[in-house]
Amino acid sequence: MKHLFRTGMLAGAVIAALGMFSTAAAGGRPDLVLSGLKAGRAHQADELIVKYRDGATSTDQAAVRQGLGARKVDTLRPGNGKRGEVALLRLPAGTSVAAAVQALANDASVEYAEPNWTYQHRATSNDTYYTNGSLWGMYGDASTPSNQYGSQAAEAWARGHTDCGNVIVGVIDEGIYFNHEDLAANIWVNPYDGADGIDNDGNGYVDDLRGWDFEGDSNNINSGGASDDHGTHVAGTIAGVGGNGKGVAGVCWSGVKLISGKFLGRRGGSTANAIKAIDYFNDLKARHGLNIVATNNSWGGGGFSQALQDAIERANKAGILFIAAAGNDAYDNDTTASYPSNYPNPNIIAVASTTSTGGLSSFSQYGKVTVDIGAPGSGIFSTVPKSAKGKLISSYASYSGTSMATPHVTGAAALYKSSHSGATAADVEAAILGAAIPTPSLQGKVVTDGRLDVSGF
Ligand SMILES: [Ca+2]
Ligand SMILES: [Ca+2]
Ligand SMILES: [Ca+2]
Repeated sequence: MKHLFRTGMLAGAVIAALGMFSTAAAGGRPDLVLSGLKAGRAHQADELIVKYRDGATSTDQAAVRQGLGARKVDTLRPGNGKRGEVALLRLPAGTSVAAAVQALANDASVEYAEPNWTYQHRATSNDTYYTNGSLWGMYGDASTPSNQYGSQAAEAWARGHTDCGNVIVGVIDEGIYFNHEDLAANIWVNPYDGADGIDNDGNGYVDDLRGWDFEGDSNNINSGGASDDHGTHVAGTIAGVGGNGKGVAGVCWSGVKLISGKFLGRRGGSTANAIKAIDYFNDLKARHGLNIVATNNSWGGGGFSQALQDAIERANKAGILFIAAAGNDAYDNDTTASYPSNYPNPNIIAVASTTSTGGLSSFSQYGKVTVDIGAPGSGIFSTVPKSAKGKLISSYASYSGTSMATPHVTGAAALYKSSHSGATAADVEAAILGAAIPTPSLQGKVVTDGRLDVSGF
């Protein structure tokens, strides 16, 4: 269309071209993208995510690349002849991402173009000496020991509900030390793709035995060794093995299976790999009928991404909750958007962090409209790998962050789903938010004005 416009055409055709042109300009939110770049949000300096408009031909795509002098480095979501492809492009030296976004804002072949944002995990401390030795986040007011500000999981356990029978949870984070003594029994092992060097289930990932490392493009979900501590810590709060006389207990003691979508590495994670991880779970659920209820997303940063929002929407359509940390910079997410927790998708539950004395954690972000609920996040004890004499061993540590609050809610989703097998994602979310206990420190700070209570699950 651009080519015809440049070389001249009949008046009627010009009008038709302009009509399409204005439609084409409506995709994405270049204003939000550019404001994020202007604010200095971290991103890959030479990469651009492009969603081609539905119907864009390979010639159109090549013209877009040529116009920028860019080359394609990855396909994030293939086109299918009708639906436009989402691609990762590498820009030539000297071309800024902002300039490229601007250049494509009115390109008829492009629905949107945006940066490949960089994310960091949301723990405020990995100080292993800062431990309080208590699992207060799991306590209830009627448990021993008790803490009325815990998630009340111990009360559900006391009623005999410790097993989350066959519910599956995706952990989009660092990897998981899957041999940990208090996790190994609750890590998924892929029955559809054994270790034979062949992608037996045809999902594009060879021998994805326990998930996939999207950062390292490998089936080893513990490729970070002891530096997969954050992902391992999150995993233990959802599904630490309970009742085995050691370590911790997750909200779900047994039955539950965790699948790793590792995308955070030493340099953080990227939008491109977050999208791949989300779609990996969407596909697993569709391909094999897995009972995936939620993904845990204890990470954030960067600016607005239509591509990421679209991937979360595909999870919504797949019936997978996207449970997300509100962030650790103590601001109001209603006035300063925090991603991904601020996206408007109905399957997102945004989680703030609370303390063992019922306060909003000093670091926790909040938002009367954009953050849903509080959950224990200060001084949370869970599983971590530890390096000892060149080997990894099982260990435990106390971390704080909305990263630690989020897996309490994800565990709650699994616990609820396991006793309400017919519940839709919306039902699970409504149960979690509906059970929130009104809490003075959260009044006007989160949608529910309250904190997590799974005693009735
Ligand atoms: Ca295989
Ligand atoms: Ca596979
Ligand atoms: Ca244990």
